[in-house]
This record gives sequence, structure tokens and C-alpha cells, in this order.
Amino acid sequence: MAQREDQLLNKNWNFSLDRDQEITEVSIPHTWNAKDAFTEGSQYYRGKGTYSRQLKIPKKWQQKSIFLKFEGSNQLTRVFVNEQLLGEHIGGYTGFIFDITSAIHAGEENILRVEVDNTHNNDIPPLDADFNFYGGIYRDVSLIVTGPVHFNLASESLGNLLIKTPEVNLEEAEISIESTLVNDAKTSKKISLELSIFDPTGKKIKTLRKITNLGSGTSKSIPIMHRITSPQLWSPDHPNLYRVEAKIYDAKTNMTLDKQTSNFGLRWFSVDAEEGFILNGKPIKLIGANRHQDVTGLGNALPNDQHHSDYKTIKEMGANVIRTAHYPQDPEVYKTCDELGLLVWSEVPVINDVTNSEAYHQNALQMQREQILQFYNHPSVVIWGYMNEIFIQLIFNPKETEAETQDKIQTTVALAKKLEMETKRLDPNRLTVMALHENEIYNETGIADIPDVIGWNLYFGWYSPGLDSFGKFLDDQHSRYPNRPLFISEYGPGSDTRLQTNQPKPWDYSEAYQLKLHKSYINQVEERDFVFGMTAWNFADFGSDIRQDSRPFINQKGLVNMDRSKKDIYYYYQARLLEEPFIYIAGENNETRYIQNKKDTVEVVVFSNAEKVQLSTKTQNLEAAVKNGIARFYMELTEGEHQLIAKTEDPNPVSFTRNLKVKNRSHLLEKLNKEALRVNVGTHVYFKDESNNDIWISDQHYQKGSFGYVDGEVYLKNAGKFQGTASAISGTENDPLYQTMREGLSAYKFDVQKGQYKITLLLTEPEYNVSTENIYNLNEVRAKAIEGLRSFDISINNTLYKKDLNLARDYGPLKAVKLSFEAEARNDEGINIQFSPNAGKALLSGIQIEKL
Ligand code: GCB
Repeated sequence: MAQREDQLLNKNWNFSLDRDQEITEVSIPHTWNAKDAFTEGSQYYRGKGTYSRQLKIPKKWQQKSIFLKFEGSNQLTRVFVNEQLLGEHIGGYTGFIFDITSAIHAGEENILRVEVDNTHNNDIPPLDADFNFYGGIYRDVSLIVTGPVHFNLASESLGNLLIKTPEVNLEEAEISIESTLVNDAKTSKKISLELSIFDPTGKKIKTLRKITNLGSGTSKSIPIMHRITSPQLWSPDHPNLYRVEAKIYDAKTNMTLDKQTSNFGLRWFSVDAEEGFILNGKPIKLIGANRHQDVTGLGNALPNDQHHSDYKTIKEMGANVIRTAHYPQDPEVYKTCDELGLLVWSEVPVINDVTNSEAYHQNALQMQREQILQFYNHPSVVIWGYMNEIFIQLIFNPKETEAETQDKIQTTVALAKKLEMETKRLDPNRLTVMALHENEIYNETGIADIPDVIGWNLYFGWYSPGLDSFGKFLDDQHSRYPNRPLFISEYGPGSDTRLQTNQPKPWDYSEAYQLKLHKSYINQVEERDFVFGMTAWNFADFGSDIRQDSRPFINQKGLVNMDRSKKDIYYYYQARLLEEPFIYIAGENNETRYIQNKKDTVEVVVFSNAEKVQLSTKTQNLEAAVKNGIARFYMELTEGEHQLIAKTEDPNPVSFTRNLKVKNRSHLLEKLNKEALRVNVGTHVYFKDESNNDIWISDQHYQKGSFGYVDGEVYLKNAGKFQGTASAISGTENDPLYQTMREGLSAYKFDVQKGQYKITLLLTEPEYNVSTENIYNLNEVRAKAIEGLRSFDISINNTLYKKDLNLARDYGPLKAVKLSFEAEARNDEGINIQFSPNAGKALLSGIQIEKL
């Protein structure tokens, strides 16, 4: 039977980069930036890569039409067949199909060559953004073979039948199925288009036919209308999917020439500036997450399984919405969201800035057309987005003249209007949106009035101070723009599963601060019906080479890590959002807890959606009420191991078990012959070294009989916003250990018993500007600049161990420096590490003491 053949063409490609011409064999999905985007000291390669392979075309395909389909390739792609250029595609996030029939030799080996270029290009969005623009053919490639009359594949819609559902209600749904047919045969053809419709149970409910004549070399668009009575509606709870099977027959021979299928769903929705989102007549608060498309080790070249499992994880969190920030994602994503029941805001990557070039505007419009036409049929998609924080560059890098500023504003607003019009022209039934950063410019310029709804990316409690400022900001916006439906498109702090504390603060990257912020935001959104939804930034940590943070080159605002291991906050969302009984003891990465005195309690945090929960050990059984998904217990636990069991009550008891190890900080010195003592100096946060599970405990002030700093202060950066430097530290994976420090201290003391000790100091020079600024200066000038930097001597028990330690001069700024010394504690003098400055202030990031 002659029908459509659709084969993946992912295997056996030869690949080389322009940079070195070295040829390797690769499989698609592929990117050349999976490693270098995370490598210290290198910028990831943005240039040209070339893929090639042979393609045997059987003789029997002589009369066929043959196409190459790319689901996504970043970002400028040229396709050659037997050295003939067949097409060029601009933009890295939508699919494209080229008709290669004319260049193919049937019965022979043919050569495919694909050039992909991810060089920065001023005409191609995104110009700038907080994520990596990984280069390569990073989504599936396939070969499609059809009869000479076929659905129009090489178009912006990739041959997608457009299944429109202009009117849906409880009684009936009006559908219109639009397809475009192309006749590549040498003669005109009488053909029959047959559409079969299947209901969500798979039962065929209707067959529609249309007979038409198609002249040679012509194409025709054919809309077919139908009404479905008592529709089985699509919703997050009931993701019912209908299916259309479309076939083209030769009306004379009855031979099938081409065939394709598409799912679709029936639902209606609207949004109200007071009541929020209404789906199938019922209000539904949208809560979910944003999602980027990269994973540890793979860059953006993910297999479909990974896309699927990400969205499954998001659904299992209890989410009902996702935002594909900041670009259209893999077709598998939309399919998965349809099947799982996740509402989707999908957007094109017009981010941070635009240019006024016609080419840039056209490319942005083209991306939006491709996105809409390619993903049109997915009932999950309810919102099309087209700009993200589009004035942020203008705000942070202001123009020199007022005329330039006005010019930028004008071209941006003009592009927004064009994108809005084009979106509505293609799809009047969905909502339009843009995401804004916290600035009045969007109101002042009128750009915020262009789309149907507004998404605010709000980082109160992180980039801007005050968690409560969030609600105030929303109330103010709502009172000034009462008719504007509001969504919180981004919010969240960076967090690092290696960093733990019970006293969370902004910028400490602790999991506890992430919990504090998200809890507060969910509460504030739930108090406001006029906010129709929120999507956390971000589902997962993601690669961004411009980031420093506590894991350099990674944006750490994920609810899960970049390798998809879950952070505590993921489980907190489950407690807030799931309907089935749920319980979880927080602290997957915080299994060792420290007390100071025997009577101190250990805080145990339980997430649950029950009203109250019980927590028991072998000897205790406590109960606590749950508020906002959290029950906090303060338990007296002796030193050693404890098994904790958390339970909800009948009628639906669920339980969770976690083992905790309790240590007493005041016994750590006594135990030095068994275990080294490590302190994360200059911070209230505990740090766990993932390579060996060593814990560097929070810092403390020295008291007789104990250990700690004698004086000095916590090193603060950016007017006190950061504790420590939020810069990447080279030469270590343990950046946070070095980033936080104490400055101006004269001594760090351990009141240890007599004996031989090894003391290891962790140090880094955080003031990177001073010396790098002078890097191109004459050596003499540079040397002078460094000379002026801090220098100090280190003594232990009054013996000089290190003279004139100038970290910038000796190692360079932001370098991990580890110095070890051996010293003796005689009698009961203990170990006293003394710092005396020659210039500037002494500092210390970490300290370890071992008994020899
Ligand atoms: C934003 C941007 C997003 C960034 C995020 C952040 O507002 O839209 O692309 O990654 O902030 O983490 O700073």
C-alpha cells in the first residue's frame, strides 16, 4: 500500500565543528555545547557545525515526494542534498520541512549535509537571555515519503491539519478541519479527502469525505466542518482526546496517496480580571512551573523520554499549568501535556531586547506563525506568548540619548503590535500574553495593554527586597489596571541542595529560603482571586553560562536539580497541590542535624495536605497542626541515629520515614581523634561536599572550651545583599564554601587537648575588580595594584607559618586556595590561628582541623 512513510533519521551522522574540522560520528539529538557551556574558563562555542550522512533512496520511490523534517535545530540551518542547497531555516525552536525530491537520485546513495550555526545573530531572536543557546540538531530528524499528491508539508505548519474548535459548550462542539493538499504529479488528479473522527475511547464516530480535482503543480486548502454532540471535554482532570485520521485517495484507483493523524480536544475557556481563569465554565487557579529544555550532561539534546518524564514529574507535583519559557519546545512536550492534562502557555523567544531591523521583526513573526501553526491542535495550549522582559536591557543598560531611548521603545511597541495582530489573525480563540519585569516602563509605554493578559516575573525577596512587597505590588497593579488579567509568570530564589540552615536568608541559597519564599508567594496568590495563576521559576535548574551563583553556569532556581533529583521544595508543592493524601519529611539533603546543648531541640519539617500529622521516634510521639502545607516539630533527640516516622490520621493514613543523625557541636572537639572538624566560616549555613559527604558546619563565635572566630565580620557584597561573593570560584566544585567568609578577623581558636594537629585553611580573594581591571596594564602598574591589595601573615600559637599572604598576587582573585599546616598544642593552650594584616583585612572562608 502506498501511504506515507515516516522514518527517524537520527543515526549515523558525521559531525565536525568549523573550529577544528575533527570528524566524529554522532546521533541526533545532538549539541556541541553539552560540556563546554559548563567548563570553567571557556566560553561555549558559538559557530558552525556540519552534519553529514548517506541516504540510500530505493528505486521504488522514483515517483514519490520525499521530505526531510527537523523538529528543531539551533539556530540557523542550511540543508544540502547532493551538494544542492535545498533550504535555510532561521530560528532554533520550531520545526521545518524541506522538500528534497528534486535533488534526490532514486536507487542510489545520496549525500545529506546540514550546516547549523549558533553564532550570535542580530536578526534572530533571542538576542540575549539567561540560558544557553546550545548549537546543533538537537531534536529528531526524519524522512517522510508520500505519494505525489500529499498534504502540504513544506510550509510553516509542517503539513499540520488545523483542527479548530471555534465553539464548544456542554451540548455540542463545532469543529473545522483545514488541510492543504498539493499535487506534485505531472497530471491533474481527482482525489478524495477522507477524514475519520474517533472519540476518546477510540471509537470511530464520523467519516467525512470531499472529492476534488487538483491540477498538476497546484495546491488547495479544504476546510471541513463538523459538529460533535455531547462532547467529552478536555481538562487537566479529564484529558479526553479525540483523533482525526486524514487520508488522501486517488479517486480513480482508490489508492492511498498520503495519510496523517492528529489528536485534538474540546474545551472552552476565558479569563476574567476579577475571577481568574475559567475552564469549561468552572474557575480554576492555574499553578505550575516554567520549564527549560536542558539536562545535566546532555545540554538541550534530550531524548523524547526525557521530555515526557519532565512533564510527568510536573504533573505529579500537582501542577495544572506550565510555561514553555522561553521558546517553543519539542513536539513531544505538547503531546505529553495533552495526554497528562497540563495547560500550556507557549511562547517565542523574543527576550530582553529587540532591534529595529526589518529582518529581526520578520523573524520574530515567522517564529510565532510556526509555533501557532505547528502546535495549533493541542488542547493543552491556551496562551500564546511573544515577549519576555523586553525592556530589561533598556533599563539596565540605558541609552545615551533620549532619542535613542524613544527609538527603542517605539520599535519594541511596534513589534508587539505586529505580533499581537499576527497571533490573533492565526488564532483568535486563544489568549495572548507577554511577561514583564518589575518596572513601570511597561505601563508607561502602553506595551502592557497590547496582549490579552499580563504575566509578571516578580523576584521580591530575591532581586528586590521584601516578600510582602509581592502582594502590595499586585494590589497596586490591580487597582490601577482593574481590567487587566494578571498572572505570575516567574518567581523563586536560587537554591542549592548542598546548603542547609534553619535560619534562612535571601541569597544564602539554602533550601529553607526557597521554601520560605515559595510558601509566601503561594499564600499571597491564593489570597487574590484576581491573579489567575502562577508558574514557578523554574521546574529544574538549567544551564546559563553568564551565571555565577553557588553552582557556576547554572541558574539554580529549580524545584529539582539539573539532573532531576528533587529538592525539598518539589515535595512542598505536592503538599500544597495534591488532592490525594500526602506526607513527606523535609531534609533529603539534610540528614545530619546539629545541636549545641543536650536540651536543644531539632526542628523537623513535615509537608502534608492533612489537617494534622504525627511524628514519632522509638520513644516519642508528637502531633502538630499543618498550616500552609507545613507542620513543624521541635524534638529532643539524643546524639546518634533516629528513625522518624510521620503519619497522617485515618481515614486515609499515609506515612513517611526518614533517618536522621544528630550530633552535638559541643562534643566535636572531643571527637577529633575520630573525625575532623570542618567549619564553613563566615556563614550561618551548613555545606555538604557532594564528593565525599563531608559537612562543613555553620560558623560560631569562640567561647572558652569551644572553638570559633574571635572577631571580624561576615563579608558582605553588594550593599549587604549578598553574604559572601556570589562569584564563581575557580579550582573547586565547592564554590559556596569559598564564597562566604569572615573578614577582619585576628584569630580563630580551637580549645583542643594537647597533641599534633593538621589545620587546613580555605581562602579566596573576593575583590576581583582590583587586579583584573589592570590586567592589560604594564606589569609594573599591575604589580603595584596588587601590592596594594590585602596581605596578611598567618601564625599558629605565635609561630609564623605564612608571611605576606597576598591571595590576589600569589593565586589571582576568585581562586580556591587551600593551605595546610601542622602545629602542636602544648598543655592546654589549644590551637590559635592568628591573622595579622599588612594591608587591608585578613579573611577566611573555611577551616578544618584534624588530630594527627
Ligand atoms: C527572569 C527571566 C529568566 C531568568 C530569571 C532569573 O526574569 O525571565 O529568563 O532566568 O529572571 O533567574 O533571573
